[in-house]
Amino acid sequence: MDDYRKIIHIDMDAFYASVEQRDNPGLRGKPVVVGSPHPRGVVATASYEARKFGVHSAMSSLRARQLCPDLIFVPLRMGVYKRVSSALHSIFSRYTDLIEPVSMDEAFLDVTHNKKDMEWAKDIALEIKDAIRNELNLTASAGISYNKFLAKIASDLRKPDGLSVIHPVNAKRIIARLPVELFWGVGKVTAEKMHGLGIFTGSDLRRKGRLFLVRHFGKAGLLYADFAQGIDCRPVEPFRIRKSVGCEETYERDDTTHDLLYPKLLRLAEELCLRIKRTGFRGHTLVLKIKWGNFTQITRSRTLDREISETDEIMEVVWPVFRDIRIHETGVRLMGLTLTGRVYPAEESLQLCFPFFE
Ligand code: DCP
Ligand code: MG
Repeated sequence: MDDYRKIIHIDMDAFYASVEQRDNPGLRGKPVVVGSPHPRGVVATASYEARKFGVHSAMSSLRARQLCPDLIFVPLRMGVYKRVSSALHSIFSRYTDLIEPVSMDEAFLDVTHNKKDMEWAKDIALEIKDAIRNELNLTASAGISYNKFLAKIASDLRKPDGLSVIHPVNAKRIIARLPVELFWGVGKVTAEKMHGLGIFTGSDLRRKGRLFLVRHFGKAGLLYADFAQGIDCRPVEPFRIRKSVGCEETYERDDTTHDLLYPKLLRLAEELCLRIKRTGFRGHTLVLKIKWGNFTQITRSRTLDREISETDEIMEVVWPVFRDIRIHETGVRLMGLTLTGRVYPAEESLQLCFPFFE
């Protein structure tokens, strides 16, 4: 892989559930989910023992219990997961500073030039897996390849506790068989659209060609065409720029009147305000999401010519929007508020403008 980048993707196995099984031996070897047992709760993740019953992330707790009556529910301990996540990060940083965290349990590492001058990315991945096992008592799966897209595919090939390499000479063969759902950026809706066009795998994507893909998927079509050829030039980016901050809540009762929902919306605005302060995020677009009792959802957004940060400012924008929405007869199951439309800090815009004034 001499002229290629060396990218490792690390993804912890059944992360929250494994941490719980590690800290409570009574849970080991048992079907465990992390999440609320309340029938309206959702599963954050399931241990591999629970997955055998078909239980998985984002499933309702009610359904999970139906699939596996002996399922053990454990509450979330975010503080503990965050501590494990930062310990993980310090293991990675023994090898490189080019670490792009994707989530608490997942990161890309560019080890093309690494701190230990190691030749083989596979050796680095093995050392990292060993350190995770010995120091954190947990397991991770690692994928190695010459770009992010393929490294992530590789880490999923042999989960749990896996290690896979996708070498450039094998890339096209592996991509050809890959279902489109596994391509970066292809969500449920895009996958369905692709299926409608007769595209199910990487080889179908390749066969359709660039022009066809751009015609049907716009700019994203170019990316899919590249991925289908094993090309992904995206760098490993150590600093992620936050694009939004938001919160949402699922309710015990599906209320059907604006009056009953007002206090819920207010609580959400207060929570968003807290998160804006905590993250320091600055934005001027508010997005309201409503999921009805029948699980369909709508979103409404408003962009202002100023930043929004206080609860009353949020309510001033959101309440009139909300009041105009006709509430579905099945009631409101969930509401979410997100602030997006990032406003750049004054120094950054100054830097951007500066050359023009010289
Ligand atoms: N998570 C969540 N809600 C989801 C998906 C995930 O709260 N809908 C949380 C719980 C997971 C963690 O994020 O433990 C990491 O997500 P992964 O998708 O990596 O899933 P796991 O690590 O649990 O399992 P896997 O072994 O498949 O990576
Ligand atoms: Mg994981």
